[in-house]
Amino acid sequence: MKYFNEYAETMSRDEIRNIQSQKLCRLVKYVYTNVPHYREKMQKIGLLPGDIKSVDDLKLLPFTYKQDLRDTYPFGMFAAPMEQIVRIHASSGTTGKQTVVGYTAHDIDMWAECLARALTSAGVTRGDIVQIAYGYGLFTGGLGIHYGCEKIGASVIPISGGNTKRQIQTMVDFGTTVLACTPSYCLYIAETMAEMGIKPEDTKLRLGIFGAEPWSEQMRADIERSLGIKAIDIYGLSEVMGPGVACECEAQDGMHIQEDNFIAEIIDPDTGEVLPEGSTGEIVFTTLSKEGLPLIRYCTHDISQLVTERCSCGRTTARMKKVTGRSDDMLIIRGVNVFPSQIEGVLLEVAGTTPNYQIIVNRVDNMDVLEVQVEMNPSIFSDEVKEVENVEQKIRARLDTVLGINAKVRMVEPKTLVRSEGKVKRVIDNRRI
Ligand code: DLL
Repeated sequence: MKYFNEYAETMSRDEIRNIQSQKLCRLVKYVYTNVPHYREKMQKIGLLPGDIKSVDDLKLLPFTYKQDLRDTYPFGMFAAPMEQIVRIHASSGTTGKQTVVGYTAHDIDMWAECLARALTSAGVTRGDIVQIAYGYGLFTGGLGIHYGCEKIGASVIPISGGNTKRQIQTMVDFGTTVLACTPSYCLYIAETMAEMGIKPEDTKLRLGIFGAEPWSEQMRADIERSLGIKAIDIYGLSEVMGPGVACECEAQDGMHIQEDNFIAEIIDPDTGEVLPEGSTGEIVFTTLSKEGLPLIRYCTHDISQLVTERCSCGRTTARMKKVTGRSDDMLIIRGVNVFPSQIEGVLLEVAGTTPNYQIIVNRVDNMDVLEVQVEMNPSIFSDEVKEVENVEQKIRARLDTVLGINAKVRMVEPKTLVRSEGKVKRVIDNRRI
């Protein structure tokens, strides 16, 4: 099947614009009525829902940031009553609190529809066996892709992440044809396969759906070569929906955005100015169909580009280019979003440390390794080694709880980390992605 929803995927640009305008007007009324946060923000700048008449007026609306979700934690920006919320997901926030997302039954259907379209465009069919090695749980990766595959009618193996040898055994025994996971995990799987003496020909794998972290064309070439598969890029973020906000088709030339459900803009991250088509800048999304947590002009901090010319696959929807970076300091380590401020928060909690620390990220055997070096304070320095190890252990355990990933922690002698005369460089990211 070429399209999952031919009409929605091949509308003329005028039709897309009309649908977006209609839905935007409805959305603004909806959030003004149901979300005090939006109402207050609009009232502050003297904007009434009736002032928004088409997509041209989008620029009048204020931006929404992760901080807004944090200020209204956990459910303050939900527009539907809790009786209508059927699912809750969450992702990490800049400090402490997570960002919480709620879905109504209609939102879950829309998400599945977006993914069914996206996966079909990538070449997934009902004949496929899809092994989903994204995490299931509060992270949107696993369940998001799961519902999309089921909607297409493909057979899903909801194996979730980890236990790499079992992943490979399952792939061989069950005849998996499509693998969905982060691109770095896929490379790790490929490497482990080679170690186990299993060749790509011993599997039926032909396609991979990779996302949740930045990856380069070089990494795509490595994956495609080492596993003999086609590697497709899929993008999304929990706040806006989860995976499937945009996804490459078989042409692998930009990720199609489901524009009847989302409006994308590219802005200058410093000034907020909307940039003309083709410019590189921060991508901003407005959700047009969501009921649970509708978002107006949500700033993603992801750097990309937009093009609207018709794709060689026949789809007319706008495409976003591969994400090339972030406009903030968020790191993605083994698929988990990590803000340096979260690490700093943990260090400040634990006695025996100083505020001098450094975060080092390496990629060893295709796996991200996070190391935190922190200067001990002089009182600990003169104590026994055991005491120092105790503090390291405490920090490690706390980081594990707060970030959900394990880190190497190394206490170093006072005054050994490089001091800076200007802005301190806390993060050294040695990964060549
Ligand atoms: O990572 C959703 C997802 C799951 C997407 C599975 C694709 C596949 P969050 O945990 O909220 O949601 O993280 C969102 O991850 O703002 C980007 O910085 C980054 N990201 C997601 N997909 C890509 C991609 C999921 N294809 C954050 N390329 C986003 C580059 C990506 N970065």
